[in-house]
Amino acid sequence: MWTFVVFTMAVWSVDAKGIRLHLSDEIKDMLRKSNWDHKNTALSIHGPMTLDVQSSFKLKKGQVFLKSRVHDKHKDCADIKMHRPLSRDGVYTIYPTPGTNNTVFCDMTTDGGGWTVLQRRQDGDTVFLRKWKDYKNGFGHAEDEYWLGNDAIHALTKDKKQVLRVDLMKFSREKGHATYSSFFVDNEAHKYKLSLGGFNGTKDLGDSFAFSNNAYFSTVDVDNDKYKGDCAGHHKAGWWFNSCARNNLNGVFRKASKKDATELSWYDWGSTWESLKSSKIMIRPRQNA
Ligand SMILES: [Ca+2]
Repeated sequence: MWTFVVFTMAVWSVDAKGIRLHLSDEIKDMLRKSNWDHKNTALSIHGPMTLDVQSSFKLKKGQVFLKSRVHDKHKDCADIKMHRPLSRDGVYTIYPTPGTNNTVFCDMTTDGGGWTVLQRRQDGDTVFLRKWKDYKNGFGHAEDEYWLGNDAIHALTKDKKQVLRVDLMKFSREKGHATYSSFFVDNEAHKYKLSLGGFNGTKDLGDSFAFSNNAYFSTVDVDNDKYKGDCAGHHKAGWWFNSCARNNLNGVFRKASKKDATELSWYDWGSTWESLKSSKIMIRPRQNA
């Protein structure tokens, strides 16, 4: 991971709205043409008239995303898309409830966009075999692999008007997706109980999630499943295990499949626990709901 720090002399002015920065055209042009992602800017004022601006930019691995300047506190990615229809795929800050915020990846292109991504797997860089607290609060990186967090998922779905979409890809590059017309996750006091229904899948992709309907969330340290043993330990994942599951989207990322149900998999897509290359779980409000 490369991190570069760029120091710039900036012109600044004070008006009714506060201090404004004026980056030079040269710097702006450099940033516009580069594939740097703005990470943060720190301001410090020394003496009456000098302002040092320190900005750091981090080079993304492989893919370049736009960090959009969204100043309004939008509830979710659909809210951002509605107010800013030209928003692109990328990392945004959302405010699911007053006083909370989350960094998420917004899919602004798939089937009209406005999708808030809850989970993404694509290269195995983030370990998903984690305990309750991590699944509660979320882990990983929004620009890469992550789990948004069960508290945030509850906050985003508590209106019970969300549509769920799961995008999957095999190592053969074959793609498929499933949609559910309803998706709701209860709060921690109710063990993040899952409610979903209204399945629709692409060709050959069967419903591997219905089996988890009405299941509580379990992790390797918290067993809320209906199996005498420990589903989370068996599948090496945190998930809505019943007794146990027919998919394992938080399972181990493994390129060479051992087909042993510990891997990232969706059983009803070829009746196999063979590991998948990628998954993306995302939600948006039902239209006309
Ligand atoms: Ca059990």
